[in-house]
Amino acid sequence: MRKITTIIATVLMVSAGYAQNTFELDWEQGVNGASASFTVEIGDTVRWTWANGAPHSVTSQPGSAQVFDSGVITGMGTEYEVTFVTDGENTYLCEVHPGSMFGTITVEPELSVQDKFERNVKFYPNPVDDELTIASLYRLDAYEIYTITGKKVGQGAGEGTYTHLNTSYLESGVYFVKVTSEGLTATLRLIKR
Ligand SMILES: [Cu+2]
Repeated sequence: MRKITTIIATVLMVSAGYAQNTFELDWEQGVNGASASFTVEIGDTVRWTWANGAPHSVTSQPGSAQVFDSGVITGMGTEYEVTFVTDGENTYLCEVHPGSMFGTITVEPELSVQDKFERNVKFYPNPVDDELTIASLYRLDAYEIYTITGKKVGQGAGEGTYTHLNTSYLESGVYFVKVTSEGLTATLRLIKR
């Protein structure tokens, strides 16, 4: 009976337009702040993947809306995931590298797909010098770079959660970077130093 109830609940959620996602994050030293902080919806899952051979943990901090702890694990490719079931802020860090691996997962009761996409596209550094990183919870299909007068000066394919762009050829100034993922679009303002 419980299984049937679960299936019915799932069908209802799908038909009501909810779209639960699993989001993937590379987890290693230097992943902190904006690159480790995202806004998700209740029911979404975040999966951290150990991106180097150092020991790491994913550990929620006191005051976090949800308690989770992977424990310290060593092994490139190790995966740890959390499905968020309550709204609120979840601050977390790696207990081995608390100064360079930390972030916040913000969980909202409900988010439209467009909101979820837009709020989880980040790019850094900004202002940028020679290389720009775009972090996106939705895997990017493509990006385009425009001047403020609308002239396209760059484009390329997305590389997944993290897309790296060469920006060394751009002249100093303001640009707009348009990113797309399965029909969703967001535009970001970029300053080239
Ligand atoms: Cu670590």
